[in-house]
Amino acid sequence: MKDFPLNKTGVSPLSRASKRGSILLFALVMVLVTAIIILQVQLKTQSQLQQSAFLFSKVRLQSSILSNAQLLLQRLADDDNLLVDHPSEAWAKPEDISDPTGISLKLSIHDAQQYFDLNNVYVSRPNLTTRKNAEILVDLFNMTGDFSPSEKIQSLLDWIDPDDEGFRESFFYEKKDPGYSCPNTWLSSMGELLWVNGFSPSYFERQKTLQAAETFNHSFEETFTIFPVKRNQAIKVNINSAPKHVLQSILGQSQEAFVDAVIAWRRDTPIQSLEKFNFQMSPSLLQDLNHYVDVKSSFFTLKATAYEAGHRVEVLALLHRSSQGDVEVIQWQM
Ligand SMILES: [Ca+2]
Ligand SMILES: [Ca+2]
Repeated sequence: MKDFPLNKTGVSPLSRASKRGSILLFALVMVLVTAIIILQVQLKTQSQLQQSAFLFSKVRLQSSILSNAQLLLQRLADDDNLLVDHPSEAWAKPEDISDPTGISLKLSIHDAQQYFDLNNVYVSRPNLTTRKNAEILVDLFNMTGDFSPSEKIQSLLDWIDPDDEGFRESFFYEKKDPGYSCPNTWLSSMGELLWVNGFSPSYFERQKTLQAAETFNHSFEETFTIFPVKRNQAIKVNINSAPKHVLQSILGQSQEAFVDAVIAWRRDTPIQSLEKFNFQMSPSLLQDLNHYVDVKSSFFTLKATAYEAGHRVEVLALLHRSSQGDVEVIQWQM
């Protein structure tokens, strides 16, 4: 277990074997919501009543999101081709809903594997590849306007790898005030990065005001993601949804023409298989492609916003879909 105060989000240990489980998950959340409502009506003072009204509205909005999100989750589970995923598929259609109680909702599901998972920093590479992990990571950080990311990348590796051998292991963080240990396991969320050497609130603020050339002006959130799961091999980027700068960083800047061709191919029709490229690439470049790129996804993001009489609530959830099509929420951000 990690012994430092982590992010605001939690990884749900819930797992289940069938699609009915998602309904069970929502029922559980509804019980919690009801408990919170009962707590609210027990508050007594005037300021508490005002706060109570705000919290009551927040709970109502969250509750409406949870019940309406089932439609989109079911759509993701009902995808009739689990071997290929593309933003034109039915699950990616956003929904604007007005519920009977006057709450307005915007809900959408996005392919989370369009971005590069930072936990892939600690995954061994096959021998044939032309590009080392660190080279790919450096290119990706460069795309966000960070031109000196090497120490951050090494710090991420020490943060995740199981040993204590490195310059940014527990002995380094224990000297801080307050000190904390290096978790030596997979990153659980973007929030956790703030505990890793080299990252800080100002680092991410810098991203927002960056005036670098357009090529290197991509936001951190539109380049990287974090899937809080263990893996033996890289969790791949989906060639049908990844932005150009992500694909180009994986394959190398020399592959811009190829990446441009990919973007054109996939515009209207999904790329069905990477075999399409077998005769267009060197064997080593093909290894790079197959190690980090796929045509389907298992991780998705649910984004939801609910509005009511001046109150607004946003919910983000990380979803996992199994190879059989079972969908579960593995992380809430409320
Ligand atoms: Ca699909
Ligand atoms: Ca370590």
